[in-house]
Amino acid sequence: MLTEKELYESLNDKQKAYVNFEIPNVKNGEYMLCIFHLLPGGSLNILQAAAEVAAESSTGTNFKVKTETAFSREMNALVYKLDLEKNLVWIAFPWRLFDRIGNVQNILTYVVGNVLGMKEVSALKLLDVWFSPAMLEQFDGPSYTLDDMRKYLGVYDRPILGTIVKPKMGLTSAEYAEVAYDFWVGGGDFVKNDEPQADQDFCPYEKMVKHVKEAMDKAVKETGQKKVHSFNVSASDFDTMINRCEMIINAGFEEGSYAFLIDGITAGWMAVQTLRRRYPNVFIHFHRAAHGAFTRPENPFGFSVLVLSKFARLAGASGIHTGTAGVGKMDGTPKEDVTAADGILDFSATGHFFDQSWSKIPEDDKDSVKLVQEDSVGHVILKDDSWRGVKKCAPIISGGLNPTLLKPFIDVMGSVDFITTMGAGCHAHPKGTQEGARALVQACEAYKKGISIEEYAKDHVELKEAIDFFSKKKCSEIERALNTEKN
Ligand code: CAP
Ligand code: MG
Ligand code: MG
Ligand code: MG
Repeated sequence: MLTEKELYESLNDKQKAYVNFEIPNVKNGEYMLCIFHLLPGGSLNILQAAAEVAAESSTGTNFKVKTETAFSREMNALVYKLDLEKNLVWIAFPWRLFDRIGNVQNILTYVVGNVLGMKEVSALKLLDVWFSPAMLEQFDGPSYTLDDMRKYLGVYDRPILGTIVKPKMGLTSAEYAEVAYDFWVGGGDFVKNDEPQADQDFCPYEKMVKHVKEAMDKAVKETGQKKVHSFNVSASDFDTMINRCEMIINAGFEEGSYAFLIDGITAGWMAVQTLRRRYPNVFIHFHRAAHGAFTRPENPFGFSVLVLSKFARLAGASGIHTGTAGVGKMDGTPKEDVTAADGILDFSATGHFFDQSWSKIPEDDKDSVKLVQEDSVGHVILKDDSWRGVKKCAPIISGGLNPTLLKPFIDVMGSVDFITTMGAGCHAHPKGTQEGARALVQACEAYKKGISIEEYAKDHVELKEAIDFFSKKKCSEIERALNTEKN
């Protein structure tokens, strides 16, 4: 294997301008840092390929051009570290390259744009990203957070219990609202549209909104509990998306009782940031349908769930689906999904390769750090601490969960600070939606009391029926099918 020095000597002049193993301090605030898993294409060695990636993802192209200037060279992305054993490449991006008003779409167009299609690589996956405090300053981050939803619902020491209305599509607006009503009176907190919900002729958007409002009012009255509905506002164009938001607001929902769901990958980052900037008092719910094309481990190109989740927090999503860590139906592992959930929930977190502080105060700014520490020492809860940090983005945990899997997931997650949405896990209950909701509420009660669900089910019939249904027949069939496929 060639040494770093020999690799460097193999570079042409153009490539050398995109490599610097001697940057005094990559965390000096000038750079956004990225780490990629990279396999070279063709006859290139890893450093040649990495330099080509750094060029194409910042200022360069496949030849050194006569038009470059001293300043343009300062904007070159720089390969600054290699791990030759694991085929890992660290690249520093001068963040002045990026659109000044805090634009995630622009950054991703650089770092996972053309480069994913280059012949110079046969694998390129962005595994982790690090933002400097000065860069965090440029972005909105979340405004209305899970903490605000907790305050609205009066729910603090457990996950927010939610569902997705199923069948995924095909109900009329009245039938849709009936399912939502059943879940709410069964004790659930939160109902969401599914990711393809829009303005279908059999369930016109306006009527769906109207019926949900009636269902919510009825459920709130009957239960005395606040409820939340997350409306999918994804649309073909900007104006239609905004019209849907305004339709919901004008339907009389009180602030806090509705969230805006956006299919962030298929509708795009511009939609996510538009919603964050136009509706700072609304929970922005990032559904990540299609993320698998970039994140699945068997896909050598793309980015990790952690990277997707970090950019969602930067963009200001109040919550994003982060996966069930293998407990549910979707592909995912604790290392991947729980790292992502921790990475967006906490004020500072360890990622796959970078420790990320979400404070906008540089660590070497001792005075400000002292001021904040005194606050925390004095337990002064700052009214609005967004001046010092990027607020939390809530993990939304969905995908094949059911009441018997709530505790197993919490045990893997190590926290109850998330929203869970169980679709089939609720509506496939033998007795239907209300009982499915009751079973979920009972599973959560059992968890809080430290009692096994089997024990708790002895005098909670809906939970007993859920256990009989989900843990024996259905899952074993699916598990068997999946296992035979894998073997
Ligand atoms: C779950 C779900 C969610 C996926 C998203 C679905 O339904 O509504 O969209 O879970 O996956 O359409 O499958 P079930 P992720 O609860 O019935 O599985 O959260 O991993 O992004
Ligand atoms: Mg180009
Ligand atoms: Mg769905
Ligand atoms: Mg689910």
